[in-house]
Amino acid sequence: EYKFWKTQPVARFDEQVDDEGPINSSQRPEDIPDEPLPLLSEFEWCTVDLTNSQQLEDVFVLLNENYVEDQDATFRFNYSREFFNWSLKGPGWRKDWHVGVRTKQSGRLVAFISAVPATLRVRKKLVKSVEINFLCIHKKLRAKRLTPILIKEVTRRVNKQDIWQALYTAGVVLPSPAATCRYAHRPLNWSKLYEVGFTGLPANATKTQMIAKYTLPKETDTPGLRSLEEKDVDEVYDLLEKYQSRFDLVQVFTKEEFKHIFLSSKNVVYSYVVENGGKITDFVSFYSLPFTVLNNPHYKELGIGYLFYYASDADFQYPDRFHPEGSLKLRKRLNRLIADVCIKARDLKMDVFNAMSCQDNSLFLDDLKFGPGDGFLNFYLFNYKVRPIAGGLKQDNTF
Ligand code: YNC
Repeated sequence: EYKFWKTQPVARFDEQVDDEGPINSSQRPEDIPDEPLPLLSEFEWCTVDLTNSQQLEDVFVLLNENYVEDQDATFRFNYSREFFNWSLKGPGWRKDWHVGVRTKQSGRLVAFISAVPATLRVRKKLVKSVEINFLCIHKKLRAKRLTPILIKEVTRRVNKQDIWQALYTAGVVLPSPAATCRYAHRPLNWSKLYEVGFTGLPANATKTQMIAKYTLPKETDTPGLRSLEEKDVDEVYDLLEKYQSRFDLVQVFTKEEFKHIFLSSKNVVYSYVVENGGKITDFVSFYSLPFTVLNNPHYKELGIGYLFYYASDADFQYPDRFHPEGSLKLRKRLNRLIADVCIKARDLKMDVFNAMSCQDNSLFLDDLKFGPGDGFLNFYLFNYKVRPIAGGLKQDNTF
């Protein structure tokens, strides 16, 4: 049971945390070995250079053929090259944190794991960290205990830069989640979701009824809703920071990071603001991450939008985030705003809109006909003990 994870600085399942903070803080970069652990003789370590189009292609192929699938192996994430550039090459990215394993004979990339810099705020404390993502091992090399070696190697490379904490998410349960969220799905194109087996027809309902249930208005409803532009950055940055201050675990961005995340990748992330009378009152974003539909004669891809960061000043006049009047105002504002981004996503030909059961999402998930999914996502901190984080989590799940 957790033979590897037992040896790592992570909280145990039954652990009662009194003081939040690092688990092990005694090491220095100079204590960390200069060389990676050895691999079996047919493999070798590599640093994947994502500025090189062939190497970007190698990661693309490995993940598109071997990354996360749903339980029945009907769908698999279909990351694009642009998505990797966006999520792995933000400000401060380091080439040596894109860790690969290749076969010596053919040079084929057979495993990958990545780290990107991230500053977290855990309650009131800022924690210099990395975010770990895209852990992937070729299907033919599974269950050979390569994962612990990859994790140790990325840890070594991060520790060498004097960083000792990490955030990561996984569907699997490991010791010990800081929080767990459930996926929720809002059908945008119900017929297609039904045909590919993403959704079923409930007993006592007809297809026509289901299509009618999920049909969205032709046009968006929020006055002043428009795309985020460069000139809005200062104002929206402050709005987001203020809104996020209500949560216990968030990623804190620099302005440069904000620009990269929300403005640099037009076909991956879609960002909007609501401007009225020259003032920006709301911000909302989502990103595109389609599924490959496996073994279906009619459809190859499912368009999926993921709700990403949002912010609203609807309840800023109330100092308490749970003030009933403030909550009601926020609920109304968010209901209209999130319905509108569902419309935007539909117009971009996306088939389903996903959100997590976290942060303030409970204010609109039911009203907007999001249904609970099968999937759960666990959020973990490496080398940092926390008491459970109630509902306060960053939104994103995939990077
Ligand atoms: C997982 N997802 O429990 P024990 S998420 C972490 N994250 O260890 P083997 C995982 N650990 O139980 P396989 C894990 N899945 O003995 C399994 N494990 O202690 C643990 N799938 O290793 C597992 N990508 O190599 C066990 O397992 C040990 O061949 C077994 O490979 C697993 O990116 C995997 O879902 C997931 O490619 C690589 O199935 C493979 O089965 C695969 O024998 C499809 O491993 C793709 C997929 C995972 C996406 C993600 C976040 C990863 C976080 C890693 C942890 C980072 C820690 C912080 C490091 C930086 C620190 C600093 C500073």
